[in-house]
Amino acid sequence: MTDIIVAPATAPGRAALAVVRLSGPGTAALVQALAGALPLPRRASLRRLSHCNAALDQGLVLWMPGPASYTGEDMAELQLHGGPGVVGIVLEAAFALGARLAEPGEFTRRAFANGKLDLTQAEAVADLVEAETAAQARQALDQLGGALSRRYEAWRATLVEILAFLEAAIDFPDEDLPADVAAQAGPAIDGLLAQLDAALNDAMRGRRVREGLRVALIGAPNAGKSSLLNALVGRRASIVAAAPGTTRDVIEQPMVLAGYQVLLADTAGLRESEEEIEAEGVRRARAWAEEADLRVLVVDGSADDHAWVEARLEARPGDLCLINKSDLSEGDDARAADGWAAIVGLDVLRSAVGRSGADPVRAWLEARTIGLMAGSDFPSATRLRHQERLSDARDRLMSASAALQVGAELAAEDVRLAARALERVAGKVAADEVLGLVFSSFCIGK
Ligand SMILES: Nc1nc2c(ncn2[C@@H]2O[C@H](COP(=O)(O)OP(=O)(O)O)[C@@H](O)[C@H]2O)c(=O)[nH]1
Ligand SMILES: [Mg+2]
Repeated sequence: MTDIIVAPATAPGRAALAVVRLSGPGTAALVQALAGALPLPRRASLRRLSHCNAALDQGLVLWMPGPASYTGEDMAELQLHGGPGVVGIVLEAAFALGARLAEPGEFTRRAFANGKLDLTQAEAVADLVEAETAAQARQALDQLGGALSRRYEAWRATLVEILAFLEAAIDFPDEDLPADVAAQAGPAIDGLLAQLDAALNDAMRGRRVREGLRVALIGAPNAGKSSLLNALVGRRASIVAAAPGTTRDVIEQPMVLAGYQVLLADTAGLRESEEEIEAEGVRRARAWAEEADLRVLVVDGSADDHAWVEARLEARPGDLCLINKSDLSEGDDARAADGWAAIVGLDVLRSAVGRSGADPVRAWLEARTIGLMAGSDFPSATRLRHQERLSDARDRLMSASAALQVGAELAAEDVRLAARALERVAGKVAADEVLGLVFSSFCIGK
């Protein structure tokens, strides 16, 4: 990599400061051309920047020679005045002096290529930049510190030990009966399998923190789903009307609950419909509800037309059954829904969200969110990519456990593949395709 890359590291627009970063061999000469003699390494130095005898700006210059820099290459950071004009002319000067604009994530990609970060840490950099809540930021920071890589490395080290044992059995077949190999490697494999199973069960937690918990509001038309969404987010995001079938599209609203990112979705009322647009809305509602982490089944407690029974098919144990319109006299549906929810394992709340707001529902959602998101350990996956490799490793290990009965050689191959699946998470040697996926989500300048 011989190019000098340059990019603003701060968001465009007017601000007190803008930071422009440079990386690559040749950065020293470029900085000297712009700002005179190089400042001492890693010491801020106030300089006048100029190019072709034209003044560009006055600001702090930081010189960070490689390999002790973020990318591992020679780097510089220019702290400029934050207007787009200043940033523009400084970039133009850098281009004229041989730099080119960095691609999204290219600084971090160079850091990865130079062994400064592994793949999970590079992902954490992107997550930190994207983090909206404190919980997201905390998780990303732990991941940047290596929390995720360390866990996978520990599992991999166990696999390597098992492999060494199996290979010894292969190399010295006379001294080891297959039964002995099975007796000794078996418990080690099973112990690790139990750990990977637990990790897989817990894998959704990290992804939920990073991506946001998905909560679907479902129910029959006119039950009060849109009223509930509006009460929860504190504004009229969704149309509330007495006419059934008003909401057709899925209306998604991000919000923060108990410090965690949550995506709420108001959906079309679930009923059979001949009308094409409404029927499509119902399909989308079901699909969203199916994928969601939690559902709130809203029932019109004043009704006795059994309209709610269609929607209850989407509900699952652990969801909430909200019996709404408790300001009106109770109909048969309220009692029926209450009895059904108790049997299926849904919590029940009675409320009038259209009249007295959604505080009880909010409190329920907060408690459930904390239950699903909080945990004392770092989660074993924060992206689908990690979860998939974990699942690969588990499958390989299951197969190794079975193969032990047949012979050490077969089992050893499975253990090797399991180790490789785990290695791919930290990805010190990652395929270009994976790298492309990871780094394409970055912003320029990171
Ligand atoms: N009496 C009463 N009416 C409500 C309550 N919540 C919603 N409504 C009314 O029920 C109708 C349907 O509400 P809406 O939120 O659009 O229901 P959706 O079809 O499930 O989205 C509207 O006329 C609301 O004003 C409530 O708690 N009590
Ligand atoms: Mg609605």
